[in-house]
Amino acid sequence: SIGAGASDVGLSKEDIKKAFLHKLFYHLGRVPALTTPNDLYTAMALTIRDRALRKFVRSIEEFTQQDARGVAYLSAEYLPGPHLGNNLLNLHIVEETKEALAELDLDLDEILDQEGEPGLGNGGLGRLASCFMDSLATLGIPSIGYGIRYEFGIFKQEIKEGWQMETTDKWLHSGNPWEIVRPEISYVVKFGGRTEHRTNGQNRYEVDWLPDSEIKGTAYDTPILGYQSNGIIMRLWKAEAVESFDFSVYNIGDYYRAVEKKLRSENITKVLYPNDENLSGKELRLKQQYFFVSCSLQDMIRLHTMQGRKLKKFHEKFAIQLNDTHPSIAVAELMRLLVDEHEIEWDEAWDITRQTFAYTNHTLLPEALEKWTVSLLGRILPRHLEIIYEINSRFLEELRDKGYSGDQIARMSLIDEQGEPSVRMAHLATVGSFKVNGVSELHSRLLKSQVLNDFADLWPGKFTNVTNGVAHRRFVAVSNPGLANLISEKIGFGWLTNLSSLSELEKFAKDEKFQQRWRDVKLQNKTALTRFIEEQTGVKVDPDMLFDVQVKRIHEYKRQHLMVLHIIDLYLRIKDGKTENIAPSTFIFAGKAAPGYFLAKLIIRLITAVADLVNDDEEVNKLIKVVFLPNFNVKQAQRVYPAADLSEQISMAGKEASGTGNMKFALNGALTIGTLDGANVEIREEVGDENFFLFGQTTEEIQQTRREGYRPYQYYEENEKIKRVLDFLVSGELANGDKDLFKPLYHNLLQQDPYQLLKDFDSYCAKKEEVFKVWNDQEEWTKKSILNVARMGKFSSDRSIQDYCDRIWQVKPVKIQE
Ligand code: 26Q
Repeated sequence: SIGAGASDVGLSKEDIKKAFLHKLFYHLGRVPALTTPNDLYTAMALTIRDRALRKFVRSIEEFTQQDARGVAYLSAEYLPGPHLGNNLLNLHIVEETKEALAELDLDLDEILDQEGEPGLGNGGLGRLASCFMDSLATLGIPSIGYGIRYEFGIFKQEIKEGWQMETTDKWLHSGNPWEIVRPEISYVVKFGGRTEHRTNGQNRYEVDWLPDSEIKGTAYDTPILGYQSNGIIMRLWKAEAVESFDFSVYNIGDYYRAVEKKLRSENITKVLYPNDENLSGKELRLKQQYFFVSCSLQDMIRLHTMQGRKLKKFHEKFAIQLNDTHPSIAVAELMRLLVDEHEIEWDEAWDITRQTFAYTNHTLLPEALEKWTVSLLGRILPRHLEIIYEINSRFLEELRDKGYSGDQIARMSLIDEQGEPSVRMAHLATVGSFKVNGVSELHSRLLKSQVLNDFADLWPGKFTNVTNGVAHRRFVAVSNPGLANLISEKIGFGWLTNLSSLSELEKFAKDEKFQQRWRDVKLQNKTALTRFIEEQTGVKVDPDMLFDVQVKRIHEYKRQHLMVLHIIDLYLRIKDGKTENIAPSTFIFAGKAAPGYFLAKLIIRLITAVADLVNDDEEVNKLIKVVFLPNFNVKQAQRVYPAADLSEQISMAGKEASGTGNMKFALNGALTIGTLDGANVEIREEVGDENFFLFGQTTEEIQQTRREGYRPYQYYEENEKIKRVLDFLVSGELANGDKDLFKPLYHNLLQQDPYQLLKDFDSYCAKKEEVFKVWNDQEEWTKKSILNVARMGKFSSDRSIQDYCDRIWQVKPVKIQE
């Protein structure tokens, strides 16, 4: 072992206090009396980072010594959330840190509150990647997460006059104490130009890629701690100009051109594309994807060969997981590196490649399946296009040999020839991988029967399911300490590393004293959220009301507007004086809309319009309130889940691949109202159908409805309630008399209703009646809540990662003896 010993990074109260003061003084040049809140936070973060780094360095030593097989997780997005609280839990020093700070008259909670977060992702997929980092570290899996260090993450959302406004997320503006730049770990990535083909002296066919630009990627490492165990790193690449473009090599006259070039290079990692589930086909996005993939593969090859290993054994040392198709150009890039740069023959390179990659699909939505036009791909990555064509021609040849029809071959081709020719990235990823998985049982089944049906028939053994999970330490232990303490008091701490042991709570489900404490914790969390809501929106809500919550990206398929239609129905009922059976409720929404997604933005406008109407009406606001919390992110999520009574998971069946918010809510004791979509199906299976508010059509029924010809207008005509609610949208009673504002939504629902809201409306409303009834019986509600938590053990990302290890990666943990 080199350098620092454990003694430099002690974990006692005294050690932490000393290190903290040291950081404050020598790193920030401050004395305690003259500090800003950000100084205090930074000093504490640096103190903890040292301790995290030690874990990480020990892990690397052990991984190397044991020459262990490892995993590289490739993801264009990560949403780690605030690091400090999570790291304190993982190091088991929450109390010590609190006390150390208290002795300096400082408050840990205030310091925790200072931390912003890296918004390097859109939503579910990015957050899943970060949950996986947490579990990989905890389980001690030799692993690394590769990604992009966007300078601007997902935009910050503000609400102005009811509309979403976007501002840039300057997450680096007061520094990032968690990362370490590694100037010595950098690679050159080429773009554009052309290729030259020739046969060399030894009769080997060779290809040269003569790019027209080069960009350097530099590694920025963030240590990710596991719970009382190892650490791994998340390695993010930042784009910079290569040295050869430095102004020093240019004459004076070219100085500005050189600087310009540098600026243009840095563009690549400037900003995250804020579209989820909808691709934009933009050149810069393709460059981002290739940039981080190329840096990551070069880095892995360096790590592999550095230890004297043969490149031909690459797949024995590494499994590479593709987080959706975003990094799937890696299939062509690894081929290029092996064949062109390391002179391995095509067939052998292809074997290596296909034994290296595994691909996770996260969506069935046709508009979200990535395609790049042949013309764009050929312009930016000319060599990769050739390689893709070569892979394709060999693959299609195989199909022909097997007797596939022309139609089938056209469907399975990596190139979509209908319209402008384009590369189907899901096909490239599928052909280039040894395993393909969906993210819930239902989604994996639909993946095999719909989007990748032909491939599943060809290679049935390649397809599998790994149901998502969440980092329960972050989303329960850190963010809901009240509940965590209550649980630990009853069943011990085992649940922190083995979530299934939550089942030991079952026996307390009917215990009245326990129920009361369970409710006390929830009320406390709701009171805290109430304060936050007032700060953020000015709306006063009552923590005794039922908190009915839908937080997630805004999308038509997720059907936030279905919840709104029901709220309008309640409003009209209250105005009619028919208030019986309505449990006093606060409806809470949060979520970002893609900036170019008009209907999603209009849904936000609708929510704020209904909120204004309801909250200002004395007759109504005693019974219901509506809140839209701006700028939903991980930090805010950690305040919201612990305070929810009811979790809305109401997407049209067959559209939500898994959902992970559904798991976070249920683990915090919320009951779910939901459709048979994504992981809801499995949650219901686990918690029991009597503890889950199910409504709506199944996937099969929806297809049936569509086959029979769905006519939403019929529902409008035949259903009094639907007519009244929809007409209300365009009545002018919302948004100060503006009758036109919501017409696009109104027409969308009446003419197409692509997500069949109207068809599910009655069953949703009926289920809400049942929710109100159960809510009025608090003992019954609490029992269900306890049983929900007790039976959610399956949904830890520890279990997901264990599944990936056993069934896909074939990797084993490396445990570290300190
Ligand atoms: C693609 C190309 C160009 C620009 C952007 C994108 C892009 C970016 C992000 C496409 C999709 C995403 C994000 C998708 C996502 O978050 N999917 C969600 O993944 C979760 C984790 O598996 C699931 O739980 C959700 O059901 C799924 O919607």
